[in-house]
Amino acid sequence: MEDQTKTQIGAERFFQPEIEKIAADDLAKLQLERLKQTVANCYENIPFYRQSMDAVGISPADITSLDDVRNLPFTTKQDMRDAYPFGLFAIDVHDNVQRLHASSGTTGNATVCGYTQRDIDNWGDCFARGIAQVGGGSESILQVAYGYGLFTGGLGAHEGGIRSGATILPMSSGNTKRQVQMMKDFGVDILACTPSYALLIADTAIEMGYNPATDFKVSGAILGAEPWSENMRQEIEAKLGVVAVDIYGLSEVMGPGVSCECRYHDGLHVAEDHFIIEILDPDTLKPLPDGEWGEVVFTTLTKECTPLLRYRTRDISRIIPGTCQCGRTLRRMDRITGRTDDMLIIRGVNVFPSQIQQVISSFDEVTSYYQIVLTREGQLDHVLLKVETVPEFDFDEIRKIEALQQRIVAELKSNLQVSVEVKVVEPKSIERSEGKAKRVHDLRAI
Ligand code: DLL
Repeated sequence: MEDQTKTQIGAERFFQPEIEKIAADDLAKLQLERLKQTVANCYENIPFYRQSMDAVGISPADITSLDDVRNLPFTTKQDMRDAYPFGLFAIDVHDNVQRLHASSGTTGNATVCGYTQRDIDNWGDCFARGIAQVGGGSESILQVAYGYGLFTGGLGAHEGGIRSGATILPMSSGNTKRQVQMMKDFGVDILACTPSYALLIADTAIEMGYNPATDFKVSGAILGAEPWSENMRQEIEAKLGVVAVDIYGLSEVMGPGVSCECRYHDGLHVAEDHFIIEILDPDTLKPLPDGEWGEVVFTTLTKECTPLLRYRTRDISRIIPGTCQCGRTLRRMDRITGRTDDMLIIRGVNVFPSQIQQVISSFDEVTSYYQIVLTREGQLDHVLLKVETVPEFDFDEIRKIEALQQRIVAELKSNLQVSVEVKVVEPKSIERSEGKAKRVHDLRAI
């Protein structure tokens, strides 16, 4: 029988109640003051912003109300790539920059962000709100099973643990049986990792003969970095005996903690003291009213090293109108339903079809026609990659086909860290297109 005491909802916990329950007027005042500082910082210290603001004829003095954010120029991922490595830093990398993070280089350069100590502390505060949102705090043992490194998941959760005063178990990802054993032996109460990894940890624990819902102390999970469904949440909650909340963020804007659900599971509270969120029509770039789905755009309000004006995330969400039962006044965004570009997120790993294409192109036996079919097996994503052989390839020899398939699988795994099923198909069997080719067939229903 499931241990009811673990997941029973007690009194709501806050990490920074003065901010999380701030009155709308006070928040607007705080945001405006910080917006002015941020715009001045960008204009004075980052030539890219001085040029782009001059080009649209706006100066820091023109920011007199929050609505003026709409007159600021946008920033795109490409702008960040073009500025590689430190072109968007407001301070010299040799000065107060404590740490660098970078997101995966795909077709171009990686995007690089710097963090001052204050940037890191603010980030930790944002994640620590998530820890409180699942009932954790200074008495908690926090198992961080997001990857540590340039990816912001591991160290972002780690900073959250530091700010909330928790005891941190810095596992990083992988070594799943050991994760399970330590979770049990150390009495971990809060788990932070991707949702697909949380499910694997739960299934591994069950295979090892445990029932984590009753045998383990774990009671809260802070899961994000990839889209996940309500079904998956329910499965994780039941198997681990936890309250599982969704945390969102992106390396360019900060990392995990830009927004995070509370345990009422009705949207992700945006850290509006650190970010202004806009939802825009991705085609016209005009603002959409609350409740309507569009592209999420963020302006940072406190970042010292890599402030960003109107960063276009390409993620699709909406503002949930109304107030939340938890008492937080910070507005909520909905789960991310997709992206305006073609980036795939396969079990937490970001992959572009172009990267897959690049790997295939190193094999002489196959053509450049390929198809990616995404389906869902249970709660996990399954990727089938169909590649076509060149006409010279001896398609009648089954052993040769199997060997080729295995080599492509291994190459994809070592280059992109994704597990993909590969099916080699006969010449001309993949659909040709006269317009834009549809390479990705997403049959998942999220
Ligand atoms: O994934 C930061 C992060 C780490 C968030 C740990 C949450 C937990 P990136 O690797 O730069 O950063 O990938 C950012 O991942 O634009 C979304 O498309 C997607 N993403 C992140 N969180 C969620 C989520 C980290 N909760 C990109 N739901 C973003 C859906 C998410 N998609």
